[in-house]
Amino acid sequence: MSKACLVLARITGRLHLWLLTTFILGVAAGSFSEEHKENQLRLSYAFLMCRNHSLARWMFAKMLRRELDRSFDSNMVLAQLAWFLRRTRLSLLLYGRTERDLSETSHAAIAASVRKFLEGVLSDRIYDEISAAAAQIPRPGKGGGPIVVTVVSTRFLDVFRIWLRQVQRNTPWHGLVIALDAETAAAVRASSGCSVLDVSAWFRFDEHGRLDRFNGNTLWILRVLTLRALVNQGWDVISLDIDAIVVGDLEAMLKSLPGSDVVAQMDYSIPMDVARRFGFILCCGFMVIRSNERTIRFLDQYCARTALEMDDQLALNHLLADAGLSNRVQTEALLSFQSSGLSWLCPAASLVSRDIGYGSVVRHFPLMDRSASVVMQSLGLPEQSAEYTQEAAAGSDSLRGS
Ligand SMILES: [Mn+2]
Repeated sequence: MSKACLVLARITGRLHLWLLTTFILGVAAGSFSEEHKENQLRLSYAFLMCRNHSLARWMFAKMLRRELDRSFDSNMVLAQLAWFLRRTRLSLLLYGRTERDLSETSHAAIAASVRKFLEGVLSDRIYDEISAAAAQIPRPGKGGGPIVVTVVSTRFLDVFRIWLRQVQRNTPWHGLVIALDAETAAAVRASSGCSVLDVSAWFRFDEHGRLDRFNGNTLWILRVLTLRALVNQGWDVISLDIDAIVVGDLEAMLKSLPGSDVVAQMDYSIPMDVARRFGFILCCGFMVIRSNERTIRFLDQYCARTALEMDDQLALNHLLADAGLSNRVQTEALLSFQSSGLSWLCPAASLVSRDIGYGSVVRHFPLMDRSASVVMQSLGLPEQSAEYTQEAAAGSDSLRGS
């Protein structure tokens, strides 16, 4: 791929010229760039954004003819583009073909896990299994608190101990851990008191315990399906990334803010086109969803859109962008608005920060390779061993793929 193409695509992408960006990266550039993952991501995003244009199918056909079977990456990108076009059968065929051609390799296992997962999404089987598992979670008494959900893999078990202790420092809220591997499921079940959703069947890790990026999409879809199941069953849900640590009294903050259907973190990141339009985006690392008819309806839509876009944050912000914002009010403490039939509220960054250095209630930061002790130090938490709370481990349930 020529350098001129890459530079040009960066400019057309910045200008939100999605068709042109797709044309440059997918058709004119000669081949998918193997060495620049960034360009593959730019191509898939541009294609997602112009998927409804009549030329999108033509460009896809061109790419398919040229790129099929060139490499694992090119097949996985093609399968994803087919999925964006809602050509789900073709998409599944492409994952299946990749799986067969690379049989017995780790790449084949990734293609297989994505294919089986998407089949389960299409048939609603995965949602039904998550719903059944969610129904086993012990209910708090009347007026009991919300459920707090996070996603954990073995790499992050140490940080999880800090995360959990901080969540429960002021409140006895029940936790639900979406466990990405069997070791995590066992460890959390054995000693944390949290319920566990074992989704290890859908994930493959490399030797450093990292998820392949194509497998990463599975995670975002699974999380939204879980939020939907819980809200449907009447739970108010607090969804926190493992790198979003509670440092203050979250319950007091939520009580002090005006009522809303959703509370979410404000950020300025992907999808950048929405960030430029609104001046912010909603970040999925910290979200509170109150269960009611409106949020139940919205989550149906949100799940469908996340399954299509394969990303929860892109889908959420695109839904808001489609619906537009009204009654926008900004004060020192918050931003609030209406969109998609819901009331939304974002606490100011002084309360919920996207940085490890400040944020009086929640700090959500890029974890990168920070160790648990560095996290504690950076957050100014006392140096004591972060023990699990020893409640009875109840309500654990597993979700296994085939
Ligand atoms: Mn995060």
